[in-house]
Amino acid sequence: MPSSRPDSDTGLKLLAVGDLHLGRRPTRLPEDLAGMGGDFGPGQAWERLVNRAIEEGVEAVALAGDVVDREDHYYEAYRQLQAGVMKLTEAGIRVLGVVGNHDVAVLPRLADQIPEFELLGRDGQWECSTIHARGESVHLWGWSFPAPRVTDSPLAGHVFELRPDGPNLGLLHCDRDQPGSAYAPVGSRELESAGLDGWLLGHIHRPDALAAPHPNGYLGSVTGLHPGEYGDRGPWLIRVRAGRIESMDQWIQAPLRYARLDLDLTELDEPEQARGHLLEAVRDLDKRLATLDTPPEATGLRIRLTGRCRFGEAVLDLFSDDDRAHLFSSNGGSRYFVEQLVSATRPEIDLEKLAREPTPPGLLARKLLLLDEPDENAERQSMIDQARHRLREQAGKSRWNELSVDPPDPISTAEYLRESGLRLLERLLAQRQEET
Ligand SMILES: [Mn+2]
Repeated sequence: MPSSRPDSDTGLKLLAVGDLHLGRRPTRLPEDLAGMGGDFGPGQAWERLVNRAIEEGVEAVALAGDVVDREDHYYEAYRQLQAGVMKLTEAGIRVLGVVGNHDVAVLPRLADQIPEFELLGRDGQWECSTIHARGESVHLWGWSFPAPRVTDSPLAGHVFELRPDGPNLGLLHCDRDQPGSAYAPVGSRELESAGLDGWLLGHIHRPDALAAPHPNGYLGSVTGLHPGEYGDRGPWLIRVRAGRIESMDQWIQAPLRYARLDLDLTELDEPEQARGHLLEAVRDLDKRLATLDTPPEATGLRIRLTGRCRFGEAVLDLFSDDDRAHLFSSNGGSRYFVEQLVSATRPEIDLEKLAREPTPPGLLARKLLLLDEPDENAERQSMIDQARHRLREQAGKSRWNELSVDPPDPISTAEYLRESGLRLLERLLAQRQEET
């Protein structure tokens, strides 16, 4: 007779959690939303995660650093972290974590106050802890930031004495493939050649596509902290069976979601029609999000008007007059608001034709067309890399320190270039018209 116990109840389950940033407030929330029940931020994401970890019966929760946003959020973070850790450990779930660059001062002190929290790799010394359950083992190798700035690779000169019987996993907050970074720079090759079965990384908030049997990459932020952190967010469930990693799945359950919505205006006869298009697009998105295990309570939309259209500005004005804080509520109670509206409509000019001109607008048109090439295009890649380098230089200036922004990623850099490029092109063409 087959066992009545579903397959999913066997094996060892580990929940891997990326950058949580307890204490941070998500940005660009409408005021009336900010006053509704939860905080739509890391605290609420942590609560959801704790409850579901208990329901699912995981054996351990592993945090990859930047658990707490900042030193001055000590009391709020303490209250939230302690409540969650107590709930988990009382349910027999272990909680382990490493220190990131944001919580280098505060997390070790919190760990001293909450003995149930198992801090791994204190003072930059690699440490291994084994999780045993249901006849399976996972060996978790952790390293914690010893100082706010670490310019050497934590892997340099270290040899891991791998344990037999079960996967060996690294838990590390680091800056991958950014030589010269002050946040524990590590090369992909170093990670791969360390001999571990996988790496659960913190620091970069965009999650990698992690998968069994050899996950290696960023877990990402647990919930969107600002509109740049759009798309799927949440912790990852790792299932170990027969001594190997059998599966790794993201629990997409952030209370707040930032989404990007492209609205093509090409077929528009008059600006008012755009409202119907928008509602339809939001309904489609809502249908998709309703299929998640735990849909978001609120979704902030960055709406980008696209297509070839002469109504770009008119639609922008029209939408700006609408109630952006409360655009749409689904039957399930999910709320949608407009976080930002941008127009990236192409002027009704032929970029391809313009690109053949040996003039400044022609040169700019060529660069804009380059953005439409596939990501692998080498010329496009080098343009994006150059822009990212410039943006990083700006972001690195001391006057932005307090914002603790993450470096611009290739996707947002491409959008930034497209928007500013189109605006410049419109201006150049207008000038040319004045001159003639
Ligand atoms: Mn972080």
